[in-house]
Formats: sequence, C-alpha cells, structure tokens
Amino acid sequence: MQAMLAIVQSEDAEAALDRLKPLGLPSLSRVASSGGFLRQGNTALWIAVPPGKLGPVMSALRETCQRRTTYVPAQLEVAQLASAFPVEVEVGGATVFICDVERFEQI
Ligand code: 2BA
Repeated sequence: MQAMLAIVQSEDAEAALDRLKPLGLPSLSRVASSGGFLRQGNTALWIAVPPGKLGPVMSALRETCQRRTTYVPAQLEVAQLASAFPVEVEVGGATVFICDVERFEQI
C-alpha cells in the first residue's frame, strides 16, 4: 500500500475524482488547501494506492489535471523580483508525493 498526496488545481479536482472513484481505492479524500507560493486555493487529494493501482491512478491524474499559466501580482515578493510587471508562472497539472505506508487501518 502507498499513500499519495496529489496537489491539483481546484478546477481539475472534480474531473480527477470522477476518474479516480471507479478504481475502487480503499481511501480517497479531498482537502481544501492553498499553495505556499501563490497563496491561492488549490485541492489536495489524499489517495490510498493498493499494489497494482499506481499506474491507473497516475493515468487518471495525467488525463484530468492540466497545466495552466497564471500571473503573480508584482507586489508579491517573487524570487526577489522588484519588477513592476506581473510575473508569469506555470501551475499544475499535479504535484504528486508518493510514500510507502507502514500500516493502514479503517476504524
Ligand atoms: P503554489 O505554492 O501556489 O505554487 C504555484 C506555482 O508557483 C507552482 O506550480 C510553480 O509553478 C510556482 N512556484 C512554486 N514555488 C516556487 C518557487 N519557489 N520558485 C518559483 N516558482 C515557484 P506547481 O509546481 O504546479 O505547484 C502547484 C502547487 O503544488 C503549489 O502551489 C503547492 O501547493 C504545491 N507544491 C508544489 N511544489 C511543492 C513542494 N515542493 N512541496 C510542497 N508542495 C508543493
């Protein structure tokens, strides 16, 4: 069993959940979160990934989570830029952390 934390853009969360639900995962949770860099809302998906399901889970995320360009207001301190212009950053599709699970229980 592995645990996956996938940080996705909130616009993509519904589509990702729709693709993940039919996989029959033992646990799938959606958590409202926000990024530390842009300080904007995003969505964290906590996913329990049993053996053999990592491929389908990654495919579901790849097919539903898009990369998008956004702009950081110039007044934010971005990479110590003192520019008067908004800074363009690319966000998404998903930032994925995968860890081995020592123990999993549902009480
Ligand atoms: P944010 O922290 O709001 O970051 C949004 C986007 O800003 C990032 O998109 C990236 O393009 C840019 N960015 C973030 N940190 C940066 C930095 N130190 N220097 C320059 N640009 C930076 P993504 O990479 O797609 O990340 C999307 C969201 O995933 C992040 O939202 C954050 O919530 C999470 N994330 C990304 N990398 C992470 C990490 N190493 N640890 C924990 N969470 C992370």
